Amino acid sequence: DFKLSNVQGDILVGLSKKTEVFFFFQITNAGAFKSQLKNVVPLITTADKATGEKEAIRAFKAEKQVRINGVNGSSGTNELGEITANPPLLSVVGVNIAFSQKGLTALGVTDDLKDPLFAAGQKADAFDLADKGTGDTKDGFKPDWDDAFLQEKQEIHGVILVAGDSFETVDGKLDEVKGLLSTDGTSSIAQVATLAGDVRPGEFKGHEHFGYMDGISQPALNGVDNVDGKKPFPGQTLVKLGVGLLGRDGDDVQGRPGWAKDGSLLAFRKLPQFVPEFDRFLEDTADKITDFDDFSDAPSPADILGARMVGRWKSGAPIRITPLVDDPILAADPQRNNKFKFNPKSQEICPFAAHIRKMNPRKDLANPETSIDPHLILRRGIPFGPEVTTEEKLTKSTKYERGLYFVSYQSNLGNGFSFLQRLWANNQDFPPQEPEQPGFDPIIGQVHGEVRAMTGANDDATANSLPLDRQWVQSKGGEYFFSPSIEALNGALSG
Ligand code: N7H
Repeated sequence: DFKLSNVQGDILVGLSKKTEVFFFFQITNAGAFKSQLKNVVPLITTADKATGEKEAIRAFKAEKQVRINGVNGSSGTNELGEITANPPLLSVVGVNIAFSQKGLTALGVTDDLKDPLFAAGQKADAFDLADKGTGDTKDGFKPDWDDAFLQEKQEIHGVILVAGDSFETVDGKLDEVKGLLSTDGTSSIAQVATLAGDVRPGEFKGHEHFGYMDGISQPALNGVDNVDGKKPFPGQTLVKLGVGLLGRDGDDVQGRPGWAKDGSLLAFRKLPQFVPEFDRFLEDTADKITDFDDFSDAPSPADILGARMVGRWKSGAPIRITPLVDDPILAADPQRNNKFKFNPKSQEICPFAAHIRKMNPRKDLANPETSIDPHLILRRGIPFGPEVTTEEKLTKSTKYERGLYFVSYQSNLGNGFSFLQRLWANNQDFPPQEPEQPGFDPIIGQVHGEVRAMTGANDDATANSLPLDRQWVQSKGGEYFFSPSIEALNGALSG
């Protein structure tokens, strides 16, 4: 009974995004909202539609290349080789919607989704996530978050995600959705915050702000990524569908309401990144900790240290496969760029604490089907903020806020995002390796802003502890949401 057309597209496929707007809203008139929601549903990009769009974009790009290269005769070029016809413009825009627990409550939905972290909201999880804030105990802890996410004045009931090829298309589509959520000029929702993310320009497309290629390793879902001629890429873990979707094989939570089936829990985090400070740390530190090999083409010590903190070079090539030099060709090859396991008991080639090893330790743990697979998440984030300016480079300090709007989907927050942050990134003893203690995930590990350290930064002296002088990623808040199936949007959630 599983249908891609019943699942929102960002969960299983990812909306095509150059630009993405997150419109966080409060429901001000629940009755009106419930009757209007049905009109929004036809605009929702479902997983089958998102797949179709991705294929259309691939075909479009191939066609454009053919015309530019003038292959296949002169269809796109005259005898001087000038381009005579441009391929038609392809406009892509997608919409998804998700609700917080407060939002479900506002709609009068009383069924319990049986995810305690979702029910309590992300602010209640901030202390356990070890975000920076005031207060030494969970009770009364106030995270150092943006006002919108503290929700002291306005509650966040839901988020509309609109993604597409330009700000104009996205903005226009958001207006269309807002228009459907209003009657006679009176809206049933109020804006709490609108956040816009952008894929980085030019050669940095697909890279996050520290410079590393992102979005390479994702779990494949059984029944989605291994059907209709598709198969997982080498090294990609095939997990049960229920790791991503509620109510499916692999979601072991009992007693969820029937309408929650084929929905997913969305963790949103605003994560500013201190890029000039990160670069300064790499430059100031790298020379001191090791005498890196000096051969022609050798990467700079700073690049090596950075790659050892992430586990991949900036191109995305994994250091497990190419430890001494970056390899952009390998990085761009999906048949090879994820095909590796770590060598247990050793961090000579890749530190135990490297971000990708912390987040997916592959064969570091016994019985990965039960010890790792349930913790894999579908990552759908997007960078935000401007490129680092010359002034920021020169002063080596951040002046303009930039970072990552982190989005992950999972069927269970206590297995997915929250688990990864609390029990793996923030846990100095993970992955469990004697006698060297891994330390913190240098990218996202945290203890309320206190100083952290990792081992393994120096491949010649892996037991040495490297103090990480500050956090370069700092949470400014977020919320947990439920992204319902189309049936639920048309049924349980509307009136
Ligand atoms: Fe990470 N980074 O630039 O260093 N991440 N991440 N992440 N992350 C990954 O493999 C980054 C964050 C995961 O299967 C890559 O696709 C940054 C959070 C997981 O091998 C890079 C931030 C959480 C993976 C980054 C950030 C995760 C992963 C390599 C914040 C969950 C896949 C590219 C600003 C709690 C691991 C790739 C695997 C990969 C970076 C946040 C999780 C380059 C800058 C909050 C599961």
